[in-house]
Amino acid sequence: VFSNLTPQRAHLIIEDCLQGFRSHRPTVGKIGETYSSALTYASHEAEAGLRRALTMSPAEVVSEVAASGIRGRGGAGFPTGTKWRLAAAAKGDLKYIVCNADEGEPGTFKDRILLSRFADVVFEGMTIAAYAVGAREGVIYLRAEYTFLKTQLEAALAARRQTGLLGKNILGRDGFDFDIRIHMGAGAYVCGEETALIESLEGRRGHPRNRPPYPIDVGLNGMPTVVNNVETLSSISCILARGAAWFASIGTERSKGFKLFSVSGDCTRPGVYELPWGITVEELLETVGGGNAKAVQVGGYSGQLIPASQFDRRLAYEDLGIGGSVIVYGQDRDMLDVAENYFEFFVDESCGQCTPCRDGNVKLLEGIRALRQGKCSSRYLNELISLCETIQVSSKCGLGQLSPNILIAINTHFRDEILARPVMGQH
Ligand code: L3W
Ligand code: SF4
Repeated sequence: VFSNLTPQRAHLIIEDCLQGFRSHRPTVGKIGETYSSALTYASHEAEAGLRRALTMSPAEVVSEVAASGIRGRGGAGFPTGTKWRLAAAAKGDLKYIVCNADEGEPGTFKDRILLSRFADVVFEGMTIAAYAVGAREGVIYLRAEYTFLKTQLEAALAARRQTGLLGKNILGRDGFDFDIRIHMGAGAYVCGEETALIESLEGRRGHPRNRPPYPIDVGLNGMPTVVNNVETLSSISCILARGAAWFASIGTERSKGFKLFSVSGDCTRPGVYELPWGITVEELLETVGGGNAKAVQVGGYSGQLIPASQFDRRLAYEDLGIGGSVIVYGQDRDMLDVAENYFEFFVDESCGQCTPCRDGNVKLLEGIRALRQGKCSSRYLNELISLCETIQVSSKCGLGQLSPNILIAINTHFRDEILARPVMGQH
């Protein structure tokens, strides 16, 4: 990582980065051509986290992760320390660590950067997780669209086996055996949902299961399984290397550490940004050159639409803790056009298991198309919103529970824009 930098320069950049964290300046580092080495992942000393973990007992590693306050970076924000503690206590002959690299949420591309440039940090995090919970096998579930990464990831895994970082008696620790394999996804968005992912790993269609039981009790092949996002596992390496207190000193009271944000849409500097939790939407927009935005979608298509009047809201679990994808919508965006695009995606990606999601999203898409043509009344719009609420409460997994969010938000914040269509009737 530092091959192009003198040690002094690298140190300076890292200091800059830490200063940024301390003062909450929202300009820590962009993964792009210029600032990539300011990232925490880049400044992470190879295997320092794993080496430190092996000086501790597994229970101490779990406590360290819990003390850092890190919460899952896949979108839901479940405390990682709690997940590991439950998995460590679960009974099973074999336990698994699954890295969820099925990064399919539209507008999200942070894990792709981690896997392509910092893969060893991800593998190190998986190995620490295995040590902490007592797992012997690891799987990276890699989305089909990232097939181009497979060869280099296989090579990195082979190098780790050669150097004693995977395989038997890792780093000389008697009895600590762990290896990682790559499993390719087949292009289904819903397989990012952990139980659909496990179904797919077991060779079946990626249909979400009912929970409980959660994967920490009954996961892959019926065994206790930790499913963590790529970014979560990468951050674990840094936490073990630098200590829980360091991580917990960044961010806010309930949102610890730094976060990768994938930023796209109507802004002049799209990219992946590493920022401390707690910055406002406005600060983020300043950083990415999205100053004149009309609205911002936070958390991918399943997330929340934030209108300009709420740009003072914070990206943190206290407020908007819904993932790391930010799509900027400029003044000229037609919000019904945006909604049509979202629902085309959800209709394509619904697994079809439950009727409200399978058929309801089709009805919403038809309704949005009719609204776009100015063919519908405000009463019809109200009926669509009522259908949204039905889909939300009666769908089995996050896809159906969250897909209506965008239409509800557009109705709340941009209803005038919808009803201003030229030939709209008002009955
Ligand atoms: C043990 C309990 N474990 C919850 C675990 C659960 C899971 C995690 C979060 O995701 C978001 C949404 C989607 N005992 C537990 C427990 N857990 N209670 O905590 O669970 P949950 O139910 O809060 O959320 P969720 O339905 O898993 C909803 C997004 O996640 N999503 C994820 C996609 C992720 C990727 C990726 O990482 N590449 O694609 C899918 O729906 O958008 O924001 O581990 O087991 N009592
Ligand atoms: Fe499948 Fe949709 Fe039901 Fe989820 S909500 S299980 S994606 S049909």
